[in-house]
Amino acid sequence: MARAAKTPTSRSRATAKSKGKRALPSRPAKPDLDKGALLKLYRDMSLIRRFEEKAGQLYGQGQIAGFCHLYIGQEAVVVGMQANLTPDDTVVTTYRDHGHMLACGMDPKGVMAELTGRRGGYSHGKGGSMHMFSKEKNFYGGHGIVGACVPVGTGLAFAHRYRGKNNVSLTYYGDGAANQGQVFESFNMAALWKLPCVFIIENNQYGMGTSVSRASASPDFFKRGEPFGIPGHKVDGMDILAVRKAGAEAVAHCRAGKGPFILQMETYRYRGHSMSDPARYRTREEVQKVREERDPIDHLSDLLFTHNLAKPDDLKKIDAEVKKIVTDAADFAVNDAEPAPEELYTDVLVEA
Ligand SMILES: Cc1ncc(C[n+]2csc(CCOP(=O)(O)OP(=O)(O)O)c2C)c(N)n1
Ligand SMILES: [Mg+2]
Repeated sequence: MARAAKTPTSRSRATAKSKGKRALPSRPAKPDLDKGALLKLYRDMSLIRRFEEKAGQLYGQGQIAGFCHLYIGQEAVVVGMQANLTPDDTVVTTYRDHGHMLACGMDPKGVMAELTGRRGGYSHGKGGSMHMFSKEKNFYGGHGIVGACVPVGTGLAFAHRYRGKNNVSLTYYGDGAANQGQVFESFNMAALWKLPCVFIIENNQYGMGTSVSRASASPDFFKRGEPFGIPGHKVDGMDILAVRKAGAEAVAHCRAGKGPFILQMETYRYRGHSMSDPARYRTREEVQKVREERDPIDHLSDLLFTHNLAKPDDLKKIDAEVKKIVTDAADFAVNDAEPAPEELYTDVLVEA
């Protein structure tokens, strides 16, 4: 699939006009989803955005320590992909994982409390931002080693196939991780055994401070399965409907027993790589331009307004609901008890 052209919207047209930029000409196509489904996508993206903003604030206040990688700007990727899953499908990702956990339906209180290192956190306060899991929600982490989640996701796909289930493994990783050797080993096995694995490259244009053009011999990550016969598409990862559609196709391919699929999501990270990032590798203007012209949440709300599928009050109601969820999560996360010292060695090693 060629990358979808950015569709103009009422708000972007209005914004463009007010800022003296070129107004875009045509009307975007009407979404083929009902209002309820579209509002759910808006809600789920907004929840991730507000959660991450709050996590950034708590970090600034010293409530969160250690590594913390925010997902702001990339929300359409995980929300659009998750819209195609059933509860028994599995998900694995990198350390930039809070959005994936929320999109899997994990409790925002448990995620935030893990960030603040409290007992009520998903790893009882001992894992932190990069190390959370939920067996109930089929979320397998949260991995700090770049590229390491890819063989894990391939293994989860193997488990689905081995158990004779019709489930898929969504395996998310970054543009930097895409150059790791274990990714290609995973492609080989996934193709050989026709494993139901969707490899999702979140190309947010940078691996820490290194741009794709400085690190990758080719930016066409979606073609990297070609030697193994794995099909791939490049998708506008800032357009949630394009993500959802491409995800539906990839997931259907896997469920039909045709083997793995690669999706390259063109997206952008608004914040620094982690909380300590000197940000000398890109300009403020570059970030600002993406925020103004390609923001995934604005893109969806513009579509909703353009086609009279929602009124500003509908979105305000959702915004208020999301704000309350995030405020409650933060309150819980700063007031819950820390783990007891005698907990230090529990749940660290599982004897199987
Ligand atoms: C094997 C390994 N090498 C290096 C690192 C240090 N490191 C952490 S994140 C990162 C950049 C990865 O970028 P990308 O895959 O594009 O993911 P993004 O952070 O953009 O989501 C690096 C090099 C690491 N954690 N693991
Ligand atoms: Mg990256």
